[in-house]
Amino acid sequence: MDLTGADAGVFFDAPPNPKCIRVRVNQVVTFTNILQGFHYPEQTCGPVPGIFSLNVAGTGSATPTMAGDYGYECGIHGASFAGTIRVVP
Ligand SMILES: [Cu+2]
Repeated sequence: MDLTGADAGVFFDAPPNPKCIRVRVNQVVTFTNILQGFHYPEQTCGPVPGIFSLNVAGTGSATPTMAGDYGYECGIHGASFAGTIRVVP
């Protein structure tokens, strides 16, 4: 889903909704936990490591600083929460 020029929000579910998004460099992607329990997105791949950070609610955000494809999944529950962020210049 093209979220360039929009609020880039993902509902963190199994799977995330939307599962694959497109955003621009330096656009902040926020993750909202819609399930019970503690879930947070953890980066699995991408051109720059460490773009994800936790927020106080235990979900998180991502700020990609370089174009490319970034994968993530739930740091606790793994691949059932997997999704992709495609970052364009
Ligand atoms: Cu989880």
